[in-house]
Amino acid sequence: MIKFYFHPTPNPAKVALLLEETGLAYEVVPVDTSKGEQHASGFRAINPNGKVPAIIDSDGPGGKSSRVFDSTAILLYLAEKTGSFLGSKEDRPELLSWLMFIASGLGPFSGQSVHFQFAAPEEGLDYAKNRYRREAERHYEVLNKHLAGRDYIVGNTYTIADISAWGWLDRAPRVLKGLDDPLSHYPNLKRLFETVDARPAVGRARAVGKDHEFKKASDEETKRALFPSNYPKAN
Ligand SMILES: N[C@@H](CCC(=O)N[C@@H](CS)C(=O)NCC(=O)O)C(=O)O
Repeated sequence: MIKFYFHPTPNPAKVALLLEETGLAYEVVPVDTSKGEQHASGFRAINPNGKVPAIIDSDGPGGKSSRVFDSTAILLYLAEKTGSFLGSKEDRPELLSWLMFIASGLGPFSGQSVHFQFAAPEEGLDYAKNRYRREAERHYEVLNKHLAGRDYIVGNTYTIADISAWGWLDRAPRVLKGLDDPLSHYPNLKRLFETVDARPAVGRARAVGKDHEFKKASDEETKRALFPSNYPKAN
């Protein structure tokens, strides 16, 4: 059995989709990051970085319980565990390259683009807003160009690279705030997103956590929970 530490945000969404694609048995453990539950010592023992997603696999290597944190590590771990969605062996260099491109580029720049356009205070942030939005757009362009004439990111098959991209492309309206149909500016990305989004597992992945009431308000408690480094350290 896998315990899946979840909040309805892009990085956990990728893992929800892979879990649904593989059919592995799992139990959702809600972590309400707006309430600061990611900082509880019990959760920090699972992910010392205090972020979701994380999993505990009671049937890890050697039959022992293992924790895995960080969405890309979890995608690789579960894909290897089940021998699925990894593409061909010959394409492994491509798979690793695109997975890391999403993990270290497209994802984080999208996240910062959302942060500066939606969460940061308004005053004096033009440089940061511009920088992160333009970098998010640049990463979209790189992937859009790569996808010309291809159905999927790696080889001719659906892999965890597509699953990883889906998690963030789903947030394109926030990353590129103000555009009606942001992916229409990146037709190959739009096609990939729609292909993945039409998979039956996506409906089930989108339903994950719906039975839990996550905090929606963004008040002072939320800001301190999500952006603790903006505040002086408590002694
Ligand atoms: N590199 C990490 C990033 C994880 C991450 O930023 N998770 C967000 C949700 S998408 C989170 O936990 N935010 C709450 C916080 O930062 O306190 C991954 O890919 O899993």
